[in-house]
Amino acid sequence: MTVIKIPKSHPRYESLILRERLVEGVRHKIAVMEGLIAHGRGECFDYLLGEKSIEPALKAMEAAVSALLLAKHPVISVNGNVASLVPGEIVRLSKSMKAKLEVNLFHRSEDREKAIRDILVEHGADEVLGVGKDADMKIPELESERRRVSSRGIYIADVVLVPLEDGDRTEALRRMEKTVIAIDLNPLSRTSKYASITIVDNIVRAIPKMLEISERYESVSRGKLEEMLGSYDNDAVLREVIKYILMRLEKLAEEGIAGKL
Ligand code: PTJ
Repeated sequence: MTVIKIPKSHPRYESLILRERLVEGVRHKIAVMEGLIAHGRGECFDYLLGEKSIEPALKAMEAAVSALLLAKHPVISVNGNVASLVPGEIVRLSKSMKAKLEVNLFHRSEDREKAIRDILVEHGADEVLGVGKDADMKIPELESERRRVSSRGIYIADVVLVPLEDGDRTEALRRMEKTVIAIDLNPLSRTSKYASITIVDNIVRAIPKMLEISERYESVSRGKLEEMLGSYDNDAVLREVIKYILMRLEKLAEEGIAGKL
């Protein structure tokens, strides 16, 4: 998908490639301009984490995989940023979790719904919900376009994965007594605070790691998964993330960060 050539030797190669994927996403009407702003915000928090998956995020991922595997109707919600950054990985995760994929957009338009469905299908999705008339139900007490959901998907889901969300829907889905799993680099966002399980990590690292965990959990019994999920404490995990950032910054402040040539 990338159009400009970024030299592999560039010290920020990975990060620049992600930007290009999003810009391409905007060009193909998959992502919106606002998605670029959201990505920049994410990049900032990723610097604070040291651009790696930290222990509390891994703990949250394990709980998330357990919840998805135990769910009756698991659904993965896909927006423009998700479809631009990890189209293949999100399809693979949906297959390994037996979860449905549903397009759900804040800046909803029929063109974008179809463009996102098409890219998911291109990457192997058998079915994509939430496109056009399929978004036939509304989430109560929600004003944004995100309220439109499928009666075969998010509306009846017991567990919903909402990567890169924008807050109010997470609360509305929790009010509907659903388990909400968020992937959000900002541990202070409303989504992070109100989700049942918050994975504070970059989606490009989190989804492949969740796939690895799901392979490991193939032979784990339902009872064990229930036990792991039952002992999960999201507030404790969020506090651990904040402590990690604090300690990391303190260490950097002590040791200094000026580059040495
Ligand atoms: O495609 P649409 O129309 O549904 O719109 C999607 C966006 C992302 C524009 C919309 O949901 C939005 O405005 O989101 P927010 O409110 O900016 O929230 C996005 C959250 O995701 C922020 O807390 C970011 O820090 C976080 N974020 C950004 N990039 C990543 C990320 N989290 C994980 N991985 C990332 N790569």
